[in-house]
Amino acid sequence: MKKSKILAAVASALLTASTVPMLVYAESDGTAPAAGAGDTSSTAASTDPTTTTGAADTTEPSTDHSTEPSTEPSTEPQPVVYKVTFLGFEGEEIAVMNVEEGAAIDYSLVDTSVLHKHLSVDTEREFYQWDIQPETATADVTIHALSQTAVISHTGEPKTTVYNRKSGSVDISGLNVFITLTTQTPEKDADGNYIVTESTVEITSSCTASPATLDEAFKNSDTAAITVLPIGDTKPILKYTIKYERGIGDVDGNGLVDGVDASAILVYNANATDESAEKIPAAEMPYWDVNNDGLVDGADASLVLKYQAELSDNPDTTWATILS
Ligand SMILES: [Ca+2]
Ligand SMILES: [Ca+2]
Repeated sequence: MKKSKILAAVASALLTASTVPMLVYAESDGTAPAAGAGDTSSTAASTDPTTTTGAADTTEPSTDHSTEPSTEPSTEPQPVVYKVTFLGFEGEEIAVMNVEEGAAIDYSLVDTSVLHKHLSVDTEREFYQWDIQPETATADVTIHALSQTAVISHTGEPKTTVYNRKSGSVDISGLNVFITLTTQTPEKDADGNYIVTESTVEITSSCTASPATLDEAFKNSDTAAITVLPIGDTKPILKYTIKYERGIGDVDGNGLVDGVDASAILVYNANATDESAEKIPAAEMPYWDVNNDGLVDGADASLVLKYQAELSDNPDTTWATILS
């Protein structure tokens, strides 16, 4: 656009310049009869020797002169400028370019990010491609943006909502998350609508729980609200609540089943014969007597250590598998 304006200005300047000699010539030509032949011949000779042949002839060069310079600029190729219009998904104009004939259309100048929209919490739409993409302008042209729409959906629920521990990760297994992509193609159906292709991909492994760890989730409370989101996104897929319940083997009730609990069991067992030693309250016994045989002894301590070791290898480890 700027270029064509500049060229127009240059052409105008050339036309103005061409009229100057013509006017000068006309003036001298007009004054010729009054001022005398000498005057005329001197002016004419300096421009065109043929004008000396007679007064009638002097009009010829003057018309020649007036047409010659004025045709010069028009013989230079005037750039043909075409209008390239870019439309959004609803036919709204998002960009217009004036492109000279044969010049490359610079698609990078069109800001397609304006087309990106969250249509709902689960649905996002963005620019995918242009319906046509001519490299150069050969005529006025309208180019349509084609969309890609992503819908996130899920099946199932996280199966673990009660934890006996405050360590490890929040487990979202049981939940399956999918993303369905609907992409417009440049081809149209009988009704004039763009034909779409659809594909569904499971993205569960690209989803994360927030908070992601149990120690963070249960830091201040034994219940916690968990949000599942695609990694790097902020739009929740699902929200649910998890709960901490003190589990067997956790004799000190700190949410961990570890060597500290095993030691406490062994110390208690060592002092079991001491009549003055403090007895475990009945309500506490399930946490100490891990194998539920009525005794708090080395067998329970061993099971605590076994559970701790198994859990570090496999976060899905449960007491049921240890005790079976
Ligand atoms: Ca513990
Ligand atoms: Ca026991």
